[in-house]
Amino acid sequence: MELERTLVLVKPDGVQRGLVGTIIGRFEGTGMKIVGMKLMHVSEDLASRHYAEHEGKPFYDGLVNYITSAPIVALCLEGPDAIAITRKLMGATRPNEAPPGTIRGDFGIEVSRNLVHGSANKQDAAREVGLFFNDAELIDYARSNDVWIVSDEG
Ligand code: IDP
Ligand code: MG
Repeated sequence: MELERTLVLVKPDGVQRGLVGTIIGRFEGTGMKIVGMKLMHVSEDLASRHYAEHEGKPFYDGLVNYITSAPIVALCLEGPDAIAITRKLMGATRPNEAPPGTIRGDFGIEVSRNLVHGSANKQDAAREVGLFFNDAELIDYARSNDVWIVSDEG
């Protein structure tokens, strides 16, 4: 498994509903390392760059309104296979299709309030981490228990 970094957003509904700690805890619990984290407002400009692939779709305006409506928490998570592991913990885009045990399955009802974002692939992850964090905001550090999370024995 390759070491990856991915962008996670606790969307405005997650912050407003007091689920920041719970949601971050799901990711933290796997052993993925938090290398960047901040509470912030997403500007219209940042929203349109982040969601460029969805421009023109019927839900696009609502999506930009949603993500810019109140603060979010942005995280950069690092670990082997971090992109796929993050997506697995989030569950399907539509909460009614996300299994119990996933963030969207446990805490969501509808797609336009689905609580969390996670980059879809390596290319998106690199682009999205760069949109939300500058180099100085991404911290390289070791944890004394890293060896108990990922073995160097393969
Ligand atoms: P993802 O967040 O699981 O990667 P995408 O298809 O990339 O899902 O869609 C981005 C976001 O756009 C979703 O998380 C959701 O907030 C919103 N969205 C997607 N499809 C719809 C829809 O049909 N109605 C309303 N919002 C949608
Ligand atoms: Mg997506």
